[in-house]
Amino acid sequence: MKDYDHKKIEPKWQKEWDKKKTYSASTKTDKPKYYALIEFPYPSGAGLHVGHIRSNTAMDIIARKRRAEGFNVLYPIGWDAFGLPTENYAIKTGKQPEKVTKENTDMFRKQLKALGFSFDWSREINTTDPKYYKWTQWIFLQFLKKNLAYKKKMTINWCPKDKIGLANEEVVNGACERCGTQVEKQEKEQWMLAITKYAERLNKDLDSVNYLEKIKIQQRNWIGKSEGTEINFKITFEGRTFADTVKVFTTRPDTIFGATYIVLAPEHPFLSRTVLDMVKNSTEVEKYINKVKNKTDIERTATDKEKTGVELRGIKAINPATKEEISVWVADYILANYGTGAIMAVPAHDERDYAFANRFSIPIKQVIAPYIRMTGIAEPCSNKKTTFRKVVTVILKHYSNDEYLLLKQKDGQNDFVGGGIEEGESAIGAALREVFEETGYTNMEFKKELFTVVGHGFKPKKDVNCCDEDVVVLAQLKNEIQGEFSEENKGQHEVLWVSGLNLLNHLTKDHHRFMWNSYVTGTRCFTQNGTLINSGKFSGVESEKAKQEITTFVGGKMKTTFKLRDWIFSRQRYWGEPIPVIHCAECGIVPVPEKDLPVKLPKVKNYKPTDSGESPLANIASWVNVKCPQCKGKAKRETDTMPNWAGSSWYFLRYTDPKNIKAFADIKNLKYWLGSSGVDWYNGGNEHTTLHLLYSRFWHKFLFDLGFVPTSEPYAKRTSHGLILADDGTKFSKSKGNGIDPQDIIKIFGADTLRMYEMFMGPFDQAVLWNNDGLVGPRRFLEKVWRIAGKVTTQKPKDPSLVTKLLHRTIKKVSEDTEEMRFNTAVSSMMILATEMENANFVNKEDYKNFLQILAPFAPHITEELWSIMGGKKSISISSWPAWDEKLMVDTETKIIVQINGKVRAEIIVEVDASEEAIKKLALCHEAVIRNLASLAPKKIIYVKNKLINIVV
Ligand code: ANZ
Ligand code: ZN
Repeated sequence: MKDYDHKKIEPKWQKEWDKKKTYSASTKTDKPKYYALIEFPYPSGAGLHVGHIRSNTAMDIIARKRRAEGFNVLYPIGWDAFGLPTENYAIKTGKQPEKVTKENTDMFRKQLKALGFSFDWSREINTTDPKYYKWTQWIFLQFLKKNLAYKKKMTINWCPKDKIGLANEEVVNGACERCGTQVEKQEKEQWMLAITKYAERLNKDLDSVNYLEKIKIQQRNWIGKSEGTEINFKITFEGRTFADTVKVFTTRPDTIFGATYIVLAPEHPFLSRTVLDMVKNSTEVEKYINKVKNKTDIERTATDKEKTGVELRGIKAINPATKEEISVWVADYILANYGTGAIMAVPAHDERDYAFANRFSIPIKQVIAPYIRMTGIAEPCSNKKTTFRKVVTVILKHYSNDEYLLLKQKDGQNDFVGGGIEEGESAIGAALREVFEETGYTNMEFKKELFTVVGHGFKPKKDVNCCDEDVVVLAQLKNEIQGEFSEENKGQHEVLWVSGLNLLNHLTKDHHRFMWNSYVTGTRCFTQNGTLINSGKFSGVESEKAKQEITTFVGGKMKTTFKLRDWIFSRQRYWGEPIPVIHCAECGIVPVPEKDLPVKLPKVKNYKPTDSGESPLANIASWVNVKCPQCKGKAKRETDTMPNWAGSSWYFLRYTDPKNIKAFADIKNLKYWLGSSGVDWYNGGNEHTTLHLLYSRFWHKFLFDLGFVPTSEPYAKRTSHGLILADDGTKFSKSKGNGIDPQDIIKIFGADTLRMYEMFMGPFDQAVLWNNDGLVGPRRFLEKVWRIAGKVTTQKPKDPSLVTKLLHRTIKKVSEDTEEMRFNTAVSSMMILATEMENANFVNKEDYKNFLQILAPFAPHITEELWSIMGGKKSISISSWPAWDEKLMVDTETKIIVQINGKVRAEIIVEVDASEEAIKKLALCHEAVIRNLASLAPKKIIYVKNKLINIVV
C-alpha cells in the first residue's frame, strides 16, 4: 500500500460527496429525522480560525453518527452576516457591505468545505439576503400587529465614537466594549419588543427542555424571576400625610420590623418638583439626582463601590409594622426600572442596605436571628411544650492581653459566660450580673451588643423544648479586681483565658462557634432565613412563615417581578434589516404592506452614521420619502434598522425550507424537521447561552402562538463548548492577528488530523489552549490506522482475539463518550485500539471495518478511502454504526486502581492482561488523574499486574 497522503484523499472525497449529494437532507424518506444545529458564523474579514470549528466538528461527529444509525439528518450552515464589523470596514474602505459580505462568505465557505463537514450546502442561508430578511421583516410586522413591537423614549448608552446605542452588556466599566470610548446617556425613541410578556413562559418552560444545567441557570438568572411583596409606605412632612404613598417591592416582608429607612431611585416619580421644593436640602438632592444620570445600571449596583445617596430632609416615612417614623433617602443603588423603583431598607439583613446604613449612620435593627441547634441537647420534639427564654452571652476580653474568657465546665464543655435575662433586666445588666456571679470580676467596659441568635433543642430532664433568644455582648475587663462570689459557683467550673487566635479550637458548642465567627469576621448582617425577633407579635415565628402573615398584617400584595427588560430593537445604523414601517403625519405609524416586502437596503455612498445619531439611511431622500400606504399622502420610511440578534432569532426555521417564497417556511417542513420537540441538538458557544438563546426562544414562542411553528420550544437539547484560546491564553482576535487559519494546518497535516486534534485537545466544555505541537499525535495515529490496512486478513480465529475484545470495548466507549460529548476520551480509546491492532499479528477484516466505522465521524476522509479499499461500495457515512457485543467484555475485564504517590485517584476498567503500555496510557488520560497531576510529569510508574498502577511524581 502507498503511504497515507491526505493531499490526495481529502479533496477527492470532498468532490465525491458534493457530486453525490451525500449529505443533503430530504423529507422524502421513511427514516426518522434528526436535526443537528450549530450557531451559524458571522463571516468576518479575518476568516475562520481554528477556534471556530470546535463546535462544527463536534456536531459533525454527532450528525455522522446519527446517519450511520439510520437517521435522516439535517446539518445545515449559513451566515449571520449583518453587523458592525462589516459596516465599520465599509466605512473605512468605502466598499459596499454587500460586496464585503460576499467576499467573506466565499472565504468562509471554502475554509469549511476543506474540513469535510457534512453540511447540506444546498440549504445555505444568509441573513443579509433580501430573500431572507424579507421574512425577518415579516415576523417583525406580526409583532407589530400584536402590539408586541412598540416605540418608546429610552435612555440609552451611547457610544459617541461608534455612534451607536449599546446594550447594557456592551458597556464595560462605563466604556464602549468595542472601542473603549466613555459611554454617554442619550434619550432616544427606540423600537422595543415586549419580551417581558413572555417572561413567565420563558422561565417555566425551561423545565421541559434538555439543556445543560448551567445553561438553564444562566437563562433563569437572566430572566430573574423574583417572588415578593409590594407594600405601601405613608409619607409625612411636618406632621401632614401625603395623599400619595410610596410602594416598595421586597422579597423579605418578614424583615419589615427592621426597616429603618426607605430609598427611592433617583428617577422615582415621587421626586416631583413639589416634593423637591419641600425638602430642606433640595439643592443637594437635585445635584445628586443630576450626577447619577450618566451612570450605567452596572456601575450603580456594583457591590465594590462605596454607596452614595442623600436624605430627603424633612420628609419621613411611616413603617407600617412598627408605626415609627423612618428616614427617606434617594440613592443610586436602587434602580428605577426594577420592582417599584423604591425599597424598604433593612440594614441588619441586606448587604447593600448594611453598607449604606453604616456609611450614613442610620440605625441598624436586627429582626431575624439565626436559628441554631444548641450543642449538648437533643433534637426538638414536635409534641412537647416550648419554653422561650431571653439569655445573654458575653464575649469577655482580657484587660491587657488578646485573650478571652471561657468557663471549663465539669461536663467537659467550654462556655462563654452567660445566662438568663431576668424580668425587667437589660441585656447589659444581665451580662454584668452573670460575669460577677460566675467569675467574681466586677469592672468591665461594654463594647457593643453584637447581635442575637436563637438557640433551640430539647431538654429531656425538664421535658420541654427550649428556645433561647441569645443576645451576644462584647465586653472588656478593666482590671482584675474580683469581688466575693459564691463558693458554689466557684466549684462549678474553671476559668480559662484563651488567646483569640486559638479560641475557635477551644469552643465546644456550635452556637458559640457561630457567635465567635461572626464577631471575628465583623459580620453583623444576616441575610438568611431564621427566627423573627423584635417583631411584635411575630417574634418567634420562622421567617418563611412570617412572610405571608406579615404581608397580610401590613396590607401588602404578593407580586412577581422579573429582571428581564423589554428588548431594545433599534439600531441607528446601515447594515441591518430596515424596520418595515412608514411614518405618516396623518395616520401615524403604518406598517409596510406585506406584499411590498422586503424593504430593501438602498445603495448609499456613505455608511457613516449621522452626527445627530440617526442612521445613514436618513440621508437618502429618494428612499426615505414615500407615499403613505393608507392615505397616500406624503410620508417617510423608518430609518432605524434591526439589531444583529434579529436574523439569528429564527434562522433554524428557514433551514427547513430555505427557498420558500410564500412563507418563511412551509409548516409541513417545519413539522417534519422540528417534530414534537424542536431541533434535536443545538450546540454553541458559552457566550450565547443568554441573549441569543433567549431571543430565539421568545420569537419561537410567539410564532407558536400564531400557529406558524409546531413546537413551543425551538431546541430540544442545548449544549455548549469552551473556547479555544491562543497558546498564550488570550482570545484569538483580529486586532492581534493571532488567529490560525485552518487551511494552513490542513496543508501540512490534513483536515482529518485537525479534526481529531480539536476533539482530542481537552474536555469539550472547557477552554483549552491551542498548541501546534499537539497535532503530531493525531497525525501519527491516522498514519497507524492507514498502516494497519496492510495486515488485514479475512482469517478469523475460533476464539475472539484480544484485539476483537478491545475493539468491542472501544465501540462501546466511543458510542457512549460521543453522546456525552467526551470526545477527548473517545479519541484516546481509539488510539489505544490502534496501537493494539498494530502490535497484533494480524487484524481480522471485519474488526478493521468496524474500527473504521467508529472512526469515520471523527476522520471522514481517511476512513472513506480505507473503506473503499476494503471493498465498500457506498459511502461509509451510511454504512451503519457498529454494535458492541456485551459477551466479549464480561469475564475479561478487570478493575485497576490508579494511584498518584500512593493515593487512590481513579479506577479504570481494562482488558485482563492488557499490555502495561496500554494501561499506563489509559491511566494517564483519566480525567481525575490529569486533574490531580496538574502538569507535573510522572517520575516513575509502577504497575502491579491486573491490580494497580501507581504514578510517582
Ligand atoms: C427589603 C429586604 C430585606 C430586601 C432583606 C432584601 C433583604 P431580587 O431577589 O433580586 O428580586 N430591591 C427591590 N427593588 C429594587 C430596585 N429597584 N433596585 C435595587 N434593589 C431593589 O431582590 C429583591 C430585593 O432587592 C428586595 O427585597 C429589595 O430589598 C431590593 F433582608 O427589601 B429587599
Ligand atoms: Zn397616512
